[in-house]
Amino acid sequence: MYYVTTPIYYVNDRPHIGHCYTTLLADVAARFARLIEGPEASERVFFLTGTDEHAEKVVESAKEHGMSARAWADRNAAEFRKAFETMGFSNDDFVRTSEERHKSRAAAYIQKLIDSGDIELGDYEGWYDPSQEEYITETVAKENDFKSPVTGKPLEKRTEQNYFFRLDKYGDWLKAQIETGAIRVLPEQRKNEVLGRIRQGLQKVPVSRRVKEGDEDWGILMPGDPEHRVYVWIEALSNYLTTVDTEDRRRFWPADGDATIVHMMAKDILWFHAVIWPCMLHALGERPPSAVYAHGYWIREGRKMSKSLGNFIEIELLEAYIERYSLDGVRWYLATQGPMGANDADFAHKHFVETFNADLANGIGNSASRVGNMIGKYLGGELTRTCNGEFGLPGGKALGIALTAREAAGTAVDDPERSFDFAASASAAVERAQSALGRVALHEALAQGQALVQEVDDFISYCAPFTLAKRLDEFEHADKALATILYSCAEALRIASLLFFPACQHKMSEIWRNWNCSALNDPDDPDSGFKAPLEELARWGGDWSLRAGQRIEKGEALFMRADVNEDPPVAK
Ligand code: ME8
Repeated sequence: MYYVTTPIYYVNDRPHIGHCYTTLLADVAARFARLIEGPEASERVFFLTGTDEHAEKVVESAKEHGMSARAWADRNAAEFRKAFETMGFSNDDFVRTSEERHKSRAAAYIQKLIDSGDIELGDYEGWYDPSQEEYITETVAKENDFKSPVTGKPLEKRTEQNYFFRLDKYGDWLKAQIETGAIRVLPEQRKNEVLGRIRQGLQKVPVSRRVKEGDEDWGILMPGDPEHRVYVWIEALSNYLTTVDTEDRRRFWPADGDATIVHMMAKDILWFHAVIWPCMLHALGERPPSAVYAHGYWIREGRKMSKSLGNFIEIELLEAYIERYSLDGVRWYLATQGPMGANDADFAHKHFVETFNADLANGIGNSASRVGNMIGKYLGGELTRTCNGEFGLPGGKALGIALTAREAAGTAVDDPERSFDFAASASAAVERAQSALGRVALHEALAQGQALVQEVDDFISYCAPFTLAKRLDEFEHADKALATILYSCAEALRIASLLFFPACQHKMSEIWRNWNCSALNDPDDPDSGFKAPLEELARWGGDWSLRAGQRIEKGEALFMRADVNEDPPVAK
């Protein structure tokens, strides 16, 4: 089982690049996992995103807009759904914390923690960050001059009678879980930060707020105490479990056994996910997540994005990029150039265009159209041979004949001994992509398809099929050699396209339609399932390989080369 989640986003805000980015990463992970599983995917992979609705700042921004919290949340949750459709996300569910299915189960978890003594009543005084809706420690408050470390807004000293979660009981357990890798905190640098803070000791955390007049019906009341409301963070975290805590989905969060549970987010909310949530789960008698992945931040043209600078990349700007460069182009740029590691990443237009051209237009796009063109021109659009039997590569006869043709044309290569072994490269690429997914290293997984494309390009330059094509009459079996070489190129690109698919589902489906590949149930619907697991689909010379007699249509250019000098798109 593979279960991947994103943060659930506050509905006081409109969707922007940050929300789209984390959800894209989860989408790429889910699509990889489904590809690996094949026909069993819908049974074995689950991808969840959604919205976090009971925050005080949602109530406040609703008031500012003269709307009820419910109406405001409805409206913005719909914006998130729409944005995620625009981005081509394949989430299996979209949870809203205002839904009854979430509220009732979250309340039941709280009740259970009260019963077990893990939640208790007490007094609390501390520094509260209203802009982030969280208390922060005295040390952090001091370090930041009593301003929010995230937004820079002033902190408030608050005293409250509160319910507390006994986080302090679980420090040793948690430390051992993280140190042994039972819970992987990723990337590595984040793990050290988290462990460092855990070693300083864990304190009880407040998990309730006093109900204010007028907001009684927004949020979840503390079971048995209608004067208190469950602190929004505590119920929000539980969405990951409430949504799958049903008979038909419980397999994604089993007591133990085979399930990889991955939480994706940015570094701002790592503490909640790597510390508070695993301890809550442990106190509830549930297993903790397998991995908590906290990426960095997108910044824009070298500057932090903020409300006050008004420079957020909102969904409308992404739409303008999609319109000009295609959805897959935008997905590829974000997924491969984003702040996947510990560092922030800059969304800079020039960099976008460079990446788009290098990886897509001049990369897989060009390679696929070159190979398609040659098959059209030299083989009448039909693969006439495979590379089995007499003409096996590497170092096979076909390559030898091509090199002889180059020699005759006076363009001989320097290293005639160089060998190409696509079968081996393809299976290594697939293996590396699978292992990268296991480490949540999605950019590394995506790089594997690119490496194969590069190898095809190198191979074409090396054996120069266009030269051979001009000298078919001069050498025995030259026509067969040409067909074999082109077959190898196409087959390697077919396998590369599988590895591009999790980020570029539409364009890869387009290749498969043009090339008459049938690995998808429905090539017109990139969300339809695969007919076999990746390992079989990607096997060189396997059941899903290109065959002799298969028609290869050239199709249109997958990615139009972008003009570096054109002005950046603007949001409508
Ligand atoms: O924190 N770069 O919701 P939120 C990259 N409701 N990612 C960014 C980003 C940026 N500049 N800005 C935001 C909450 N994000 C809580 C979560 S979960 C139980 C509750 C992304 O709407 C990133 O994923 O403030 C970050 O963690 C998240 O949006 C915060 O979303």
